[in-house]
Amino acid sequence: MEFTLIRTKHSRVMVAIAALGFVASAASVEARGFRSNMVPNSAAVAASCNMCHAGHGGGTPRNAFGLDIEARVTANGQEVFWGPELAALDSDGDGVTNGVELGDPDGSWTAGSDQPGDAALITHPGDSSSFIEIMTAVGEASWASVKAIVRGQQ
Ligand SMILES: [Ca+2]
Repeated sequence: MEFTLIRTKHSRVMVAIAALGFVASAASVEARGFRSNMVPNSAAVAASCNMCHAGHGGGTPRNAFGLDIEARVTANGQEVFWGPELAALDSDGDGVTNGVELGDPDGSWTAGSDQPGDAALITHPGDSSSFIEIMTAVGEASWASVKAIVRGQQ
């Protein structure tokens, strides 16, 4: 009789622990998912958690951009982290600042306001393979024309 009582209590405790674990896990994912709304043009970059996590959702290792955000917030904190400092960083090391990649070069965007920049030019600040190629090279024929003009040959 007493053994049954203990077993029943034990089962209830286990169910309660499992339920708490599930709630804590869901709360944790939910709590951090709101951060995507605190970054400009997040919807144009990646699905929800993949802006900061390595492509497989919350709970997976953070990408370089996610690590830079993690350094600016508490575990489940509501701190505003987007601003000039984070915008000026190049988290993924692709040569383009986070601000340029997210359409807000100076980091002046605030959560809830209209999305800045051109959505077609938004790239992922945590993925160095995500960037817009900007043509900077001048073809040989063009250089020849420029040189000829400078030299007064045309
Ligand atoms: Ca970058």
